[in-house]
Amino acid sequence: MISRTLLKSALAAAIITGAATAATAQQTAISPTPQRIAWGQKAFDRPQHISLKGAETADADAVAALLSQFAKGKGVKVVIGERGDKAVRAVADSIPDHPQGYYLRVRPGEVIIAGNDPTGTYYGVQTFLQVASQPEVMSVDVTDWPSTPFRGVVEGFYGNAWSFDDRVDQFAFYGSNKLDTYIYGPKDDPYHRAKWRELYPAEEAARMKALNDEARRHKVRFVWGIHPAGDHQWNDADNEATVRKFEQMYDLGFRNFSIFFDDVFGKQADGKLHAQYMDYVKRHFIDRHPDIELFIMCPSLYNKAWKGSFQPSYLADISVMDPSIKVMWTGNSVVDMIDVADMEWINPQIGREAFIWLNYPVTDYCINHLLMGPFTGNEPEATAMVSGFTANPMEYARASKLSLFSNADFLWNPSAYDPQKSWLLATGRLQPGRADAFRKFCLYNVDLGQNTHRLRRLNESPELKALIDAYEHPMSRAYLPEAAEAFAAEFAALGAAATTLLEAAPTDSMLTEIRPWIEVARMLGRRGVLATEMYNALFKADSVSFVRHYLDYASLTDSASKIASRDFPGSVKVAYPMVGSLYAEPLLRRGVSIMTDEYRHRFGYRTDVFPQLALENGSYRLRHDGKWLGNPDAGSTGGRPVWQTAEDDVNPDRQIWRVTYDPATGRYSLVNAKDGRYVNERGAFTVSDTSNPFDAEWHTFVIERADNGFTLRQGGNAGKKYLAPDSDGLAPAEAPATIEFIPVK
Ligand code: 14T
Repeated sequence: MISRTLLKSALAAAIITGAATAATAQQTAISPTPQRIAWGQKAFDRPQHISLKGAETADADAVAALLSQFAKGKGVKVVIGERGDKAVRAVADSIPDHPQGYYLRVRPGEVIIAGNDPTGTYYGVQTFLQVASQPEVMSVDVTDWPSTPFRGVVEGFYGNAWSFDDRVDQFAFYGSNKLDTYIYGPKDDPYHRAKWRELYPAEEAARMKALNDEARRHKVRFVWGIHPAGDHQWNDADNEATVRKFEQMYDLGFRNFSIFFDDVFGKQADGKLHAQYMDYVKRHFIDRHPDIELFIMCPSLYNKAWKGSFQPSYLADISVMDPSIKVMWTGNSVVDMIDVADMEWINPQIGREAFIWLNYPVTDYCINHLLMGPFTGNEPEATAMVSGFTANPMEYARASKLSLFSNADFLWNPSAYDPQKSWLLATGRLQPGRADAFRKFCLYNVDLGQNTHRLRRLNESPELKALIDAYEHPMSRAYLPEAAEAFAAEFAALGAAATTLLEAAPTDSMLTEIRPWIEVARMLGRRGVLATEMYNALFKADSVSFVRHYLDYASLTDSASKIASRDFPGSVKVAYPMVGSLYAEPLLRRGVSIMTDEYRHRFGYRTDVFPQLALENGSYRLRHDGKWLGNPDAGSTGGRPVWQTAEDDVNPDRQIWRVTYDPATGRYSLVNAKDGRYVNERGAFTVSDTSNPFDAEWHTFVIERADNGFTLRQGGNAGKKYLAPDSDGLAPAEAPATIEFIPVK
């Protein structure tokens, strides 16, 4: 007979060794990563039924969450309760003394879930549900609490607001991932911003109430926000209108409030008035309801980069507000990841720890992209210096979960956060059964493209990037069938992944939501395969098959460009999905352009097949008014091309310009043959294509044929002005002017 104590110590030893060995199949990854976890051996098979002890005194939402997964009956015994409850008295010393903390113990025959407070108990249940998601449930000891207060989401984007169903679905997701805060501020809800003074009509009010009730079930604080800053008159009438609106929300059950002053300027962005107004609402509303928890402000000056554009005293002016009011902050700029330096800068100025509004994964400024890459860039140590941390998501609620999952993981236990591991887990949890297909798709939806906020994510499609680095250049010099095969395999894998997701889409709300991107991804995969077929055909001198593949490629490219998202009547914004925009798309555009050039050299121009360029790719001398455009300071930085009377016969390359059409944008670049520098939108030199990914927008031009030459015009975000000759060189101008392009043999 083995004694009970012996058994106990054997189990303790097993737990310790279990913790040290690599995870077995049964040890589920828990997310967010617990502060302390020690695994043991198998405890029991996943039960159908559980018998509950302490349910009468334990948090009701925690009990309900448990019973949503297991029926009550004869089975594994689950003891549940909060600190102070009789049921969990035996483990009182093991409960961590932290807000929202819990202790979870799983042993053969018995589970104990003991919260430090009701939310702690609820979070203990969430961890248990993950532990018990396996056929064989393992013994485990978890001592856990969040490192960061007020973790969650601020629905603060411009565009189509989330639907009722989206939000209900989000709250359940926040509950399982231990996110406890949701700030309501959709710019396009009329009762939030445009008609902020008006009370919600009965029907809308009932829906808001239902949402708040739903949030509470999942221990999510629904912070109801108002955006009065556009036309607040800073008088009593508008102060009272605010309180009246807040009272309506209070009566509906809301206990957390926020006032937004973002994206207003001039006289509306007055720090003193904002502070007085906040204090008024604090005194006349918040203080009258002791059960209100959060009162938050989003200031007009909400990031450091904007400091110079507001009253110099703005931050000092709001710093005198009641110290309990939280102040939001987006960091160094509008779209920025948060680090210690950001917090060290802002906290002293506002006399409190800033409440972070992270503008990621929001895409309202780059609507054609989805942000499905790993959640990276925030410094773990910065989380100790914030009073809260909320992320502004995409208008695509379900797809935003990928980033929010990792955000939750990061905030709960920042020092243990591993972006790659978290991303792998998130993708698996969101698309179980087709995780690999989903991952392949996500990896082609990472970068944001050129955007005003200049955030880039260059870790897109790493498998393809590796092939580009290894093969693209060698392929342009010699035929490399093995390289073609490798590219074809990668593109085929993308296509197959997209097909798998499309098949699953009808019964999956997230895949349905982002279906247009998946379709574009499928076409991208197919186009990649066709491009490699063209490559093979070219080198086998099989002109017939080249043209056939080219025509398929061109028609797919055309179809893909027409796929739209949110193109329903009344949509605030319609998007045209871009997938693989960082590496895949440019690779195909470059490759197909080079190959069709090559084809035309070898087999003839085929104007019936290939589109005609205004100007053929090649080297040219540019002439205007009898003068030649030259690069006298070749090799230096800065400066600009200038018109020169004499032909440069010492360094002819200084007057030679390489013209290249970029089929991705429909624009041309103009590069000096001597030093490879680009002409930019102001008619000056830019160093290179790659020095700053944002540059490409500014140094490509629309070139059109005119009488006796061509005109040059800015494109994309650079504007629409012409680049016309002036006395020195080229300069932006309203009117077109003709330049001769003389081909160099
Ligand atoms: F209040 C803020 F903290 C904030 O970030 N406001 C908006 C936000 O609603 C939006 O989703 C986000 C990303 O586009 O950026 C802020 O909106 C801007 C930022 C600008 F730089 C609106 C116009 C701008 F010029």
